[in-house]
Amino acid sequence: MEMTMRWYGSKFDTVTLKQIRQVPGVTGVITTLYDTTPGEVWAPEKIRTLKEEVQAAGLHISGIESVNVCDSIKVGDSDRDKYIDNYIQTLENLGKEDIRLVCYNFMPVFDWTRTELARVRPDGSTVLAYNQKAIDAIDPANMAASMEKMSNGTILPGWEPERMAKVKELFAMYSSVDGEQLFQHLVYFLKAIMPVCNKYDIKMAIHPDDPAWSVFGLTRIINSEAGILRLMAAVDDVHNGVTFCSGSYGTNLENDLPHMIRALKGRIHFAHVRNLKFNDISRENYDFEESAHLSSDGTFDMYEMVKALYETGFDGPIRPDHGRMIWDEKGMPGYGLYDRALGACYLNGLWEAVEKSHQRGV
Ligand code: DNO
Repeated sequence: MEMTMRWYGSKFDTVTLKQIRQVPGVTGVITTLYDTTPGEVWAPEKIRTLKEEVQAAGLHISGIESVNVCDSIKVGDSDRDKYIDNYIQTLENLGKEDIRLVCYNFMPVFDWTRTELARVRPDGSTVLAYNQKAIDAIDPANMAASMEKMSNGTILPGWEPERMAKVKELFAMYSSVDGEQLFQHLVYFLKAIMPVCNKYDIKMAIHPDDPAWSVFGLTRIINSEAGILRLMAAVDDVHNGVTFCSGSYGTNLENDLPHMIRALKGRIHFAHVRNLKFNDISRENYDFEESAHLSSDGTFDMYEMVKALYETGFDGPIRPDHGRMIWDEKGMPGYGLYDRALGACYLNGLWEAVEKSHQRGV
């Protein structure tokens, strides 16, 4: 595996490449052209400039998160082929720059969904949190505005204001798309892009739904072991792979995370590894918050997860995921420097322990 951190580009991120370079063990960044709109072709010069900037800081681009898939493709509109061609051109441009990992998602309208972006924990740190009662009280049309208010003036990934300005229109577009259709649209898209992925050895890594169920009545399909295995079988090519995000699949406690990792052997190309702490698991008041990465701070057994990744031969980039805001840092919720750096060190420690135990037969 390679330890990486997500970086949004110098115009958008509060964290610098220099800081990332100083986190022990981090050699690459997961980045994107944050100011492109889904559907647009990524210009070769922009990719080149980004790559050179990252290299000048002593790092390299380990993958893209995300090349977003536009809504026409997701709903299967009559103009989807045009947008698929654009996506293929973007992959071609990335492939020519030797960028071989692309994370994307297939969630309708909203990307990840939380009800608080700065819940205060007993130690004074703040974290992203989800509460079912709060979701039930929200009018989805106001969801984007409420996320923006909580964003510390940053643009949250997946909550880009231009898209969110059309929320009502987007809901209408998806109103007649059921789970099976969404799945077929995804398969259609993947089959169309596999040739270019094969040509450049680009691994596509689908990010799961977060949380791992439908929100606001919008259908969601990538949130369980059965769902993701079905997708792997439907397009049975190694370039059709997975971003294993523990904090997303893990929102549904029925998902056995180490088991899923083992079931997806060979198809996990990218890992987001973080912990969650569940406060209430009753249906009406389901409540969780994003804890520190450490097993003892949350609900997941992080050791078992890292062990499963190691034992299935995972060799892609891994990144600490959302971190807490600590030490008075101000930044994009979930994406400050300090707690993600602690997360990277912790995950590196777990990996070293698992690796050495194996090598030494203990
Ligand atoms: C949020 C992220 C998501 C993720 C996309 C992938 O912090 O985990 O926005 O990057 O769903 O396309």
